[in-house]
Amino acid sequence: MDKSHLLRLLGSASAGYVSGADLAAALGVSRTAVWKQIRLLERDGYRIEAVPSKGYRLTSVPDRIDIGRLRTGLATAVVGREISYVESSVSTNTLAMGMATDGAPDGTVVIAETQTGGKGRLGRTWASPRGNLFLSVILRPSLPTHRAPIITLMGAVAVAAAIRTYTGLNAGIKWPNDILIGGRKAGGLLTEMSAEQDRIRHVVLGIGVNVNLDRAELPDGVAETATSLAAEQGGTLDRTTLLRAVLEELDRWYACLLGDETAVLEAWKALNVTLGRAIAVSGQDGTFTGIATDIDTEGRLLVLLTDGTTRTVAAGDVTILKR
Ligand code: BT5
Repeated sequence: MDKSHLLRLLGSASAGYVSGADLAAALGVSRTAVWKQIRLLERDGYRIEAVPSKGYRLTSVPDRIDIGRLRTGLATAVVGREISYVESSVSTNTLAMGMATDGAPDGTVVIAETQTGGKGRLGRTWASPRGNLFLSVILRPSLPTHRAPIITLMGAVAVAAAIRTYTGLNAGIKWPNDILIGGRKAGGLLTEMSAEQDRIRHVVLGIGVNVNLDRAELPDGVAETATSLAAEQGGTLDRTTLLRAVLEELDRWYACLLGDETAVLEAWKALNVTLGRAIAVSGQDGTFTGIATDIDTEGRLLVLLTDGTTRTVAAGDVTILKR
């Protein structure tokens, strides 16, 4: 049965309700087949009221990313040359890693409306309700493995820049992978890599941005530290346009990374909210405090300790301490 035909029938019903029998007759299928299709539409985010004596009524349509519109006028050379769009994924990063292993080209983008097992770093979860952005980009840069962290910095620059251009909001980057607005987390990046000897085979750059998120949809303990673009700006944002801006910024900064990566580091410094601040760093070997002074060419954070020495941090969680 054609889903779009059923949707047209439901959408054009002026009285609101259409009986299952009428739908079955119009579509030339059984009432059970209609019911099954209705369930599938609901799974896709359509809200359909079913009243036994009246029939079905379409009450709301999902806010979808419009891939056709995204592709039209997408001004990129590499990122988004191939776009794969799924309704739901366990994790777009996991999906993209599989596609990369199977040979998907540089710049392939994987987008999902929702994730059932969205991943953060170190086994943490990324809450992924509908209405937000979840994407992963497969990149095949010719870089030695130890330079991989700079890809996360590049991604953060692109996302912060896209949010700024699209909304005018003051999006900043907290080392290494958080996108913050007004001190709260509006997005995060997760880079996963496959390497051979000391060269990168491929990298998957995963990006989550809270766009039209209602903080009440987040688990306890996360809602307090999170925000969304809609919460900061008011109204509902057009995710397709924002996504296009993200892909265009990624394309631009990826090209920059392959050419003159000092420009990426400079852009990161201009957008970051970590340097110059008193911070606490927690990592594998406990927590320590200091002043974040700089990042090095490998994307590692330099932290000045009270004894005057500098510690170089390759991985960890940073908390900005209030003055
Ligand atoms: C991150 O990890 O911030 C990386 C997030 C990457 C998500 C994208 S979505 C597309 C792609 N596919 C995936 O499966 N992942 C990527 P981390 O720094 O470890 O932060 C995780 C922590 O952020 C959690 O432990 C929560 O405290 C918090 N958190 C979870 N969901 C959140 C949300 N939607 N908004 C703000 N904070 C959240």
